[in-house]
Amino acid sequence: MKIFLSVITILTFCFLISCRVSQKQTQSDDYPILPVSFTDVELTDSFWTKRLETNRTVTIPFGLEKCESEGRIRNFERAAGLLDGAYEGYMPFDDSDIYKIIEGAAGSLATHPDIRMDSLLDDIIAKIAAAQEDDGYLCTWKTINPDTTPASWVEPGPRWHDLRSSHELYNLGHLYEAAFAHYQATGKRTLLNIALKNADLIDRTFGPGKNMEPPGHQIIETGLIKLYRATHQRKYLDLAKFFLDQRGNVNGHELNGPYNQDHMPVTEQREAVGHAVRAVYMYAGMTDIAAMLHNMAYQKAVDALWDNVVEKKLYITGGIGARHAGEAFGDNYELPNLTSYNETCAAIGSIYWNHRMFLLHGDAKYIDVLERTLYNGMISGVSLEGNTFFYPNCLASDGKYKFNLGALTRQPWFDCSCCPSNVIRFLPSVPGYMYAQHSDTVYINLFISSKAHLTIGKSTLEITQQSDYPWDGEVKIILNPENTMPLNVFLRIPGWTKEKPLPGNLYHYIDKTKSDVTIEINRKPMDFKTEKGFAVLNRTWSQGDEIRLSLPMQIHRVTASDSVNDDRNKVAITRGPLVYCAEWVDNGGRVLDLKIPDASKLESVFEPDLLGGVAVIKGRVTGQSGVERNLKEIPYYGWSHRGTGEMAVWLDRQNK
Ligand code: FUB
Ligand code: ZN
Repeated sequence: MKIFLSVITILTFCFLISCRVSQKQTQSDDYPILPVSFTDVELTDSFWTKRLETNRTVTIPFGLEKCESEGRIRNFERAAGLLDGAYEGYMPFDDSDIYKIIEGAAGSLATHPDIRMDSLLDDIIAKIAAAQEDDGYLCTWKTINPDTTPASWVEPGPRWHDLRSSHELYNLGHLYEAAFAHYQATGKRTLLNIALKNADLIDRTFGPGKNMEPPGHQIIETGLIKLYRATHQRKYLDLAKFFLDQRGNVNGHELNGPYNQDHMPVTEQREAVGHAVRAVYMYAGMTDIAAMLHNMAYQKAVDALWDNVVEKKLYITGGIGARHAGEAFGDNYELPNLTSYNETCAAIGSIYWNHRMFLLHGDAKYIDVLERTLYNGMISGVSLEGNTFFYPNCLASDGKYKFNLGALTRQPWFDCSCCPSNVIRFLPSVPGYMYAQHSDTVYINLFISSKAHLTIGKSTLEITQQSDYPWDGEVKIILNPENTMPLNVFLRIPGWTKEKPLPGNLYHYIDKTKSDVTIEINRKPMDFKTEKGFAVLNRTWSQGDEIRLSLPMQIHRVTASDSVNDDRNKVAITRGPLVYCAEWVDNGGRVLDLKIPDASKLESVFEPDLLGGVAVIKGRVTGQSGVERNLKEIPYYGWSHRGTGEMAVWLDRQNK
């Protein structure tokens, strides 16, 4: 009997262990291609280094100061019972700004250790810990004022009341993302433990047979998946999928409709609709599920949604979300310029999504969208000085319509400050989009002077890039493997070097690209074949091997599909990854009346003293009453730094 019991005990123990093991994340549970972390890439260029440094030294302290002065930090003290008084601030989701700033600051700390910032984050995290209720609940808006009879969505009400608008789960998604970043950057579990305690409450509260309502605003899904990455606990991944599966599912809640992407099951969605930020955060989460669970229904949906966006709903700047009303996608081909919304957060979300699509499919077309968005519709959202912001990013201004939430130019902050805090959290991650790897294949996606350290099997590989991108297309890449190593280098050949500035059929060049992309290895010209938009360079690499990539930086005139009413008979100018615009200050006070003749010669001139140093485009155009005059265009991201007035990306085309 004793032996029998021991056998049972041992078998039970083995079973429990095997359950634990089977719950662990395995390598096959992840993307087929893995990114090289931003912490392994040190930028040395002049374009992005400046922007990231400004984010670190200006925008992050500025954002923290705003959060302090506007009461976001005091709200945590109040929820903790350390301070009296009512919730300060305008939005139920003000907590999320703190979490986003912690995420950005942690990213900065990872590459630039800073004892003061580190301990400042410790202080804020201690306040967050104090504000967390005993069972893990965290939402200062509700904890401070647990009103049980809310008259509208701006009054809190009890826990989980009105999830469509309350943003309780949205706040938490940002908490989880911040916790993951802080843990990765500092190795400290302080914020991660808060997040896990909370996620366990969410897991106890939501799920089949429990509360079945999905959040009104997505982001908890990708946040939970990051907690799964940090802990390998399968329940977090399952909960993320549960929230996604609840959308469009009448079993358990009343549908919220297309604004919240809650009109049909996510696996059946084929058109990007509703609030654009919600949508792209959701598509990013769906792509995670497609990759990590090999879920073909999810994959089919994100593939179709991506096609819909790229073929019908994408601005040439990479911006998405055409309508101010509902901060939403418009109908197919609805892409107005003066009233384009293009929220900065939506551009950031689109980058997150496109990066995941690349990791899933290994196709450069996703990086084409990512790069176009990064250099135009995203970075336009923050000024060169780092302390003013666009919330919407319009493609034309008449100098009168106050498109930026009541202002004509970038603003220091907003009552709803989602965009500034998103800029802060996003920018430190930029070097992380440059490289990726899959067994003995290394992907080189973006061209930024830098030094990267990769691990290939048991060996290391250093990759150095030198270029003056985006102003110049000559890129030198030096490989320094620890030992001579056979390796496939997949070098992205940007789609914009061919016949169009973006994948899909929305935009085309009217002029042909006159020169080809060339590649040399150790100064020897190479014939190369391409696969999914990458030149495949397969050889045994030795220390100091040098790739020279030459990308034609031709000025292109672009037209939009005829289906886009607002761009009909108009042209935009691009050069490399940059979209250009004409601004009043360079063009005699007006630009909306300009016509560009197809035949007029355009040239690129570098102006070191303008906007931190930019290549401008110069040419001749036709102004009012047919009078010829000079045209000067600047990179789109740099507009609105020199006063307010007219601006246009699309100018009338004069083709006779
Ligand atoms: O609702 C939270 C954030 O505020 C959204 O993502 C933005 O679009 C803004 O509405
Ligand atoms: Zn925003």
